[in-house]
Amino acid sequence: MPQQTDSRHAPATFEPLLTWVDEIAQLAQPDRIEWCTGSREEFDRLCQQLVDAGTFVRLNPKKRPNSFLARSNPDDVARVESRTFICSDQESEAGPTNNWREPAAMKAKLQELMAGSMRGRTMYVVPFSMGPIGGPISQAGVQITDSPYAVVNMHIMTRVSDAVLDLIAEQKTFVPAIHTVGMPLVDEEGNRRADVAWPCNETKYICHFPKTREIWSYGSGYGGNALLGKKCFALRIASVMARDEGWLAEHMLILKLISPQNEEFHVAAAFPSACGKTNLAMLAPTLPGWRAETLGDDIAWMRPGPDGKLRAINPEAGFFGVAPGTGPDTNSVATKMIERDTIFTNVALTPDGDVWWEGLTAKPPAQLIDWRGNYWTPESQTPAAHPNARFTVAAANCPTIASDWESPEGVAIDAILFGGRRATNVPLVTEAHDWPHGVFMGATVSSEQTAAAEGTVGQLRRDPFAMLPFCGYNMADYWAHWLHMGEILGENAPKIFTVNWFRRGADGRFLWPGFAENSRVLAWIARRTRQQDEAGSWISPLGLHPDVATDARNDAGLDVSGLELDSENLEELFAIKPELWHHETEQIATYFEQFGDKLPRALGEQLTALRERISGEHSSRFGASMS
Ligand code: GTP
Ligand code: SPV
Ligand code: MN
Repeated sequence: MPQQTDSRHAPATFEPLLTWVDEIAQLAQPDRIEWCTGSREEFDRLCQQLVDAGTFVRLNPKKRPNSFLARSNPDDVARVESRTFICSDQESEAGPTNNWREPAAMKAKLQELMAGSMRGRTMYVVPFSMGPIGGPISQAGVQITDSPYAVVNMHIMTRVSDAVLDLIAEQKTFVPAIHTVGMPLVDEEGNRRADVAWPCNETKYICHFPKTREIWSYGSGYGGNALLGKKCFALRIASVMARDEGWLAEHMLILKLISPQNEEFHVAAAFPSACGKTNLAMLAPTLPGWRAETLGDDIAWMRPGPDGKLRAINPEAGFFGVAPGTGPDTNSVATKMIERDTIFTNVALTPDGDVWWEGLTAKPPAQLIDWRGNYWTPESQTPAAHPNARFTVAAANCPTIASDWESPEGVAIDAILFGGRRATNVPLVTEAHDWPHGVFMGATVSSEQTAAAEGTVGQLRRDPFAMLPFCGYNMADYWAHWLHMGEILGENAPKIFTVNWFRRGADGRFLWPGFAENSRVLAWIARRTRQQDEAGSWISPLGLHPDVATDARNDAGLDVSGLELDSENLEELFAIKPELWHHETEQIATYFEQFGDKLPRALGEQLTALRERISGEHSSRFGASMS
């Protein structure tokens, strides 16, 4: 049975937690309070409740056992960056790339909005841990929410447990995270209205208070707006904690790569939203003898370990992955992973109670119910699944999950990758000369926008470290923190690379086959992390690139044997056009200007050095060296 308690009968003992729950309950005025325990019984009961309420469709148990489909309100389908705020005391602490609000004024506004916002609903109190409960890199949080959809997703994405309450009592600290969909069922006069399948509010606020490490989210039920352990806590708040405490909270996948000689390499990679982290995290290498295992697909918390190496954990417990484009040919591991025990949001429903989305099969089913709940056929002019449709599934369900993925101490990172979606200019892979050069590469990543947030899909924007929407403080200070971490790590610092799977030819098609074939690039990177000399590589103004080996004999370079890429294609993949790069450096200079004197001097120096290397190339033609 649910624990129908008020906070006086709460299972928690930490007074500030009880006071906070009381305060929010008095403000939001829910009908009842339920303290969540994270049990299987709780999960099943809430899923059934969501089915009864019409939020969930239970999928055909023969086709997708223990799985559900939710369709959101069509206006609540992605993160809302324009409604995401960093409420630091000073605007300069949030910096030019964040939306800032004065904390007291924002708090007052939120209190006004949240007054009575849970009337007629249950207020769930969800204790959760980011990272293994009690681990040295882990952190505890409590989410208050009036969305049972958020609760069951939190069950999968984080470690929800009443054991966290004991930990909070012991550690005397937690991150308070308040969430409401902002749609009370009872008005001020006491009139009750019927609920809808996806309650939300037109008005949305996703607010972060770095000083008090609080999160307040109003009006949305979707993804990172509502599952507050993810972007709000594990990135925006945690990036501030990390700065203060000497670690890193990053928008990165974590992958274990195992060579034919059984050497293990760990790679952390930052790509912007919907730019291939889940795909790379679940890589099925095509290179003979190489294997890959998954540790995380979205967030990495990293700190120098007792051995001086940078140790990473995945603070999450599940994957909230993009469904469209996920299929047997692009991500066979994920396709297998979501065969059962999965919550799907905004995908299409088949007549036999299964799900479908663009990219799952080459040929769409003859008829579907689309993500809006409308009848759909292949002749329809709109996609069957929303481009940001997602699956929620436990990491334990991943066929390639690494046996040590829950190791509280984390794994030692050998290489850090930065990447984005760049149709032009950016080569397939580049190694940085050293840590400050790598930080410069991360700081200047740009990428074509995707459907993961509101905005114009395809529009190029700077997305430094893939953290543009997720950094809880001034981006220039964040770069300074990265430079500082490099000094602390010294000789133990991982090597840094940029990759770009998305370069296109003049005819518009991708020049690189991508997906599983990215293992070829990773194999070169892995070898580079143990290599002292530069055999198998060539240097451009941008950094170090692999020689391209069209036969497998040259095993120091990039093995492209069997790919059937002609030499023109390969050359284009690595082409660096001095005039275009001259233009890029101009844009970087303009971009850096907005940070004023907060811009770390080392990054200005990197830009100057890059400009000099580029202009040195103006006279000589540059191309990939083929072997
Ligand atoms: P978030 O969960 O939003 O942080 O995204 P993500 O970085 O995990 O993105 P994901 O792996 O889900 O990739 C999203 C899209 O990128 C899908 O449409 C994929 O098909 C596409 N994609 C991934 N890897 C590659 C690749 O190597 N080449 C090409 N061309 N597309 C890719
Ligand atoms: C992203 O947008 O980077 C995501 C999805 O991983 S969400 O959790 O909605 O932020
Ligand atoms: Mn993400």
